[in-house]
Amino acid sequence: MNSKFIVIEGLEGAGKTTSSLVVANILREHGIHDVIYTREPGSTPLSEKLRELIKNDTYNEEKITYYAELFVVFAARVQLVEHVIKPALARGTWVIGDRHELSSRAYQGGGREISHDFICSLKEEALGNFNPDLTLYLDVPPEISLQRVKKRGPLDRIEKESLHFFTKIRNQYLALAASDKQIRTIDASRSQAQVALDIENIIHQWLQEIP
Ligand code: Z5A
Repeated sequence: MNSKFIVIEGLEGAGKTTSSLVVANILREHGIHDVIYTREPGSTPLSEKLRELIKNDTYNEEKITYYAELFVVFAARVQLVEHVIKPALARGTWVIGDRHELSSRAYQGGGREISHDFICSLKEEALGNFNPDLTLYLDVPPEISLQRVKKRGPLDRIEKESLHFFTKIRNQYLALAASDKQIRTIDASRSQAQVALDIENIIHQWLQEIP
C-alpha cells in the first residue's frame, strides 16, 4: 500500500493533537510504523516562524489584515508540503497532519469571509491537485472548544476572537464536510474514549477500502 496523508481538522480544543496519537496507534495495529506528524501552520523552520507571527498579536497596534493572514498560512503550507510532506510520502512514510487546507477554507473562508473561490484558486495555483487522502473533522460547538482552550492558559490572537467568529468557522466546516466524501465528521463533544472509538472504526474501514 502506498503511504497516505491523513489530516485531522476542527476548532481549537477539538482534540486534534490527542486524536493524531489515536490514528498512529491504529496504523501501528495495521503494521504501519513509518509515520510522521505535522502541524499547520508549522513543521518546517520557516513555517514555525510564520506560525509565531500569525499567533502573536503585538505589532504596535498594526492589525494583520485578513488577506495577509491567508497568505501567511498558505506560505507556511507550501513550505511544509514541498519540503516535508511530499518527500515523506515519496519515500513511503505516512503523514498525520494537524490541520491542512480545510482550515483555510473554514477560518479565512468561513470566519473572515474571504471568497471560497479565491481560496480554492490560490490552492490550485500553489499546490495543484495535492490533497489529503483522508480528513477527520472533529466537530465541536465553539462554546465547548473555547472552554477547553481557556483551561490551557493565555489565549493567542485568533483564540481571542468572538463566539460568532468561531460559529461561522464551525458552520463552514460542517458545510464543506457534507459536500466531500473524503472528509469524515466525528462528534468530538463526547468523551475522548468515544471519539477514539469512532476514529478507530473509520480508519479500519478506510484501510480495507484502499485498493
Ligand atoms: N489557522 C488558520 O486560521 N488558517 C489555517 O489555514 C491554519 C490555521 C492551518 C493554529 O493554532 C491556529 O491557526 C488556529 C487556526 C489558525 N487558531 N486558532 N485559534 P494551534 O495549532 O495552536 O491551535 P489548534 O490547532 O486549534 O490546536 P489546539 O488548541 O492544541 O487544539 P487541539 O489539538 O484540537 O486539542 P488538544 O490539544 O488535543 O486538546 C485540547 C484540550 O482539550 C486538552 O486539554 C485535551 O485533554 C482536552 N480534550 C481533547 N479532547 C477532549 C474530549 N473529547 N473531551 C474533553 N476534553 C478533551
